[in-house]
Amino acid sequence: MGITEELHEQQARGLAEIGSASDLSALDAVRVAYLGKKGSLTTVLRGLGALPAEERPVAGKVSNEVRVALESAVEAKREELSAAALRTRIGEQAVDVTLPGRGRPVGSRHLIEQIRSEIVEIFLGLGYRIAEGPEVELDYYNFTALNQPPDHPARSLQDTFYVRDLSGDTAAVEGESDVLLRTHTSPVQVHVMEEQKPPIYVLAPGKVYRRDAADPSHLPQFTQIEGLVVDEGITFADLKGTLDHVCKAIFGPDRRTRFRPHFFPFTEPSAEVDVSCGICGGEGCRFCKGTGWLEILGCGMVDPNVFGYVGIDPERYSGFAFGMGVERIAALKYDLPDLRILLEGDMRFLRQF
Ligand code: 2NL
Repeated sequence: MGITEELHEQQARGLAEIGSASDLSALDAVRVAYLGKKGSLTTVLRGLGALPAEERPVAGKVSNEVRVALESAVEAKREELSAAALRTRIGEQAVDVTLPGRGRPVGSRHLIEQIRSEIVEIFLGLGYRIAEGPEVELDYYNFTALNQPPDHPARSLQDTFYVRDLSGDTAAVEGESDVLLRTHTSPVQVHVMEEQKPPIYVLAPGKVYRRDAADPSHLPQFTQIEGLVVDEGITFADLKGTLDHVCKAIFGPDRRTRFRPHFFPFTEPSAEVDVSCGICGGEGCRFCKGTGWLEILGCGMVDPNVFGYVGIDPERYSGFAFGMGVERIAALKYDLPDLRILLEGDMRFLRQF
């Protein structure tokens, strides 16, 4: 076989192998086999010098044509294969925009916050203002100005967290500090009475602290809402009418209220308010322990001694005050067996509200 035939045969085989290369690395193997340093075409080209002089021009021309033909076939095939590889990759990574999106969990306000703001809205509707104050208070505002003399049992260590001054040598002996965590929001109202003249219609919601161990019905920190009215001619009838309206607004218009005599150091007379049981309608059942009633707040007519501390004339003005625990109301409203679940952050519980 002459050199020209041999070259044409290599071209035909090469083109066939290039055509059937299934991927880029197979194609490169074909290119190396023909056109590489030790490739079969390269070997033929190296042998051209040994040919008789009259055959060299034709053989040179043909071998050049074969090289160009193989090179351009490799190039064309490379483009074809890489375009196919790109199409495959695009196909694999394609985003199906018709798929439904991933759901994002939407947060909600904590149950305590929901009930707190529900009650705040009821009082805003009655024309009350919201007052706030510090959670760290002076003994005077938390106790003394509220007619709780220094030997009153509520002032004992068991009930109150005292705050010790760690800044230097004035550190108070425990129990002798006059700085404490407020045990109710009453001090907020004492500040209001010091700062503004009657008429006063204020609501004081906020966190309060008591040195109690947590159990199903007690929390060492809870949310209290207190209210205070001071005006001319305020009577116990105003207290009853207001709190009856508020209980119906919180629990529903079919609920009744009753006022039982009680004692608080800062009000005289004082009462506890019960709302009729929502389960049995007042007949008596397990939920209300057979009584037909659920205790929800404490209240009374402001003791004249309290007015004395803040410089309000008890001959001209009278007033009523009340206090309720938001966590207790949440427990009554949703039949919670244990107040502590409100502070645990367990989403299986919190998600229900
Ligand atoms: C309860 C009872 C009560 C008050 C709070 C009060 C405030 C001032 C003057 C007089 Cl400035 N009284 N507050 C009165 C009666 C009851 O709270 O059971 N709280 C959880």
